[in-house]
Amino acid sequence: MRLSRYFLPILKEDPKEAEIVSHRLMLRAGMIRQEASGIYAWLPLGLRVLGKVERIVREEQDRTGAMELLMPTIQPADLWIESGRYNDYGQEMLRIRDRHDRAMLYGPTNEEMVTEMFRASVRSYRDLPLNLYHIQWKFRDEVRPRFGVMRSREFLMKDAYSFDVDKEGARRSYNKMFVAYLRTFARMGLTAIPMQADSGPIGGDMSHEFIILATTGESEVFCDRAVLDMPVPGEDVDYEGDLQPLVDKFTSRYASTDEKHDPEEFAREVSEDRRVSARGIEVGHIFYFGTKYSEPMKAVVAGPDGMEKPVHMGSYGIGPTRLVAAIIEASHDDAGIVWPGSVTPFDVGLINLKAGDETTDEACDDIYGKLGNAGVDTLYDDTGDRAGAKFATMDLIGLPFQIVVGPRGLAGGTAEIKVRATGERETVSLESALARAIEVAKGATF
Ligand code: 5CA
Repeated sequence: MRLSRYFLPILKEDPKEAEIVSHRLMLRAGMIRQEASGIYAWLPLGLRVLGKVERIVREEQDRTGAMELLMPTIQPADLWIESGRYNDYGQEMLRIRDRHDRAMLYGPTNEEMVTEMFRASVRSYRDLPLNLYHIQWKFRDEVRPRFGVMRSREFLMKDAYSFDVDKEGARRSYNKMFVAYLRTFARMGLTAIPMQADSGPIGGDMSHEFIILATTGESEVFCDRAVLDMPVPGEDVDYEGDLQPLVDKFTSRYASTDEKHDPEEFAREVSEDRRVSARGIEVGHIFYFGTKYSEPMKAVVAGPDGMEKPVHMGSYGIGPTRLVAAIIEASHDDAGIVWPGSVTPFDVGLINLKAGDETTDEACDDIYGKLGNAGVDTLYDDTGDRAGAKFATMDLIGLPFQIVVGPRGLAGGTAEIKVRATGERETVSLESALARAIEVAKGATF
């Protein structure tokens, strides 16, 4: 992509409304634009990152055997009246009337709808276990939308729903999601801490939040450092095998948010050198709630004995839009964003220091073409801006690897390369600049 043709509305000044670094950097880097309170448009650069986050989420869900579908954003109120949640949900729910005066709503979550789909077509325990998920926009009329896409009113959610014949089966489904979540966040360069949680308006008696540490996080977190150092399961994880020991390992150490935190227990169970008290951001939340929806909504399956019983369910949420902000909170410096390779909007930034100069243009076009042929996503700064401004923009938008080409270096057949994360720069031949860029880009794809 040529920067001269790209829609990248960079802000020179810090926007006043942004209280936290990810919000400030997302606005400054031209990733998002606020269209109403808590409602954002995703601009081309931001959308690229969001797409990569979604892809990782999708791949890890699919790996467990969960199946993607797409439910609508607008739901009939009837379903929620059936489950008994229509009144409970209160003012967070955006209620709408259509032209026939039918009560509708913009979905804040989809337990009811997926239960309705299930009961319409599944009859037997033989069709279980089943896990259906979608990645869809949600609306929650939050009292205090803030921090940009971190706590917005309209946001993207991956929500998965599991169906099992009994609690034991449901636990196996829960464990699969638990492990998939660890892998999902690790692939984005994040260390997520699973914490036992209250299940709130979703209901149920088994629930974990996945929290990543960040100084600007909304919740207070206390945990054993060992939880942070635990190795995340690799690609070879066997989702058909028994995942309980793995889940137990992750949940055996002390980890708590402020509501549940017991300082005495913390002091007793965790030696002083291992105590972490920090702030965190919830990026995922999983629930087992048994028959809370299947019972009132009569979603039943016949067991091996022919007896019909309400199906046991769980739901599993991840916020891709929030994750983009969370990744920035975890990975930035004074100059801007530092993207992990797995979610970077472009792999490489190519800077032409003298656009309009025939030799420099030619050399850059050549590198740009070759990177493209090698499948490396490149943002090519071919604009006439000052060198300083170009460097600042590249650092701000955080591409992992930069190639800087100018007439002086070219005279000796060289370019400068820069690794964004370390700031390390090196003057190398054009061939090795290209080779290094390709190597870095390939290394980033899992
Ligand atoms: N039905 C369940 C699980 S599918 C559910 O709704 N869970 S939730 O309320 O915990 O939300 C799931 C995830 O969505 C959260 O972990 C968070 O990552 C994201 N999320 C929730 N509210 C917001 C919000 N206002 N802005 C951005 N992301 C949000």
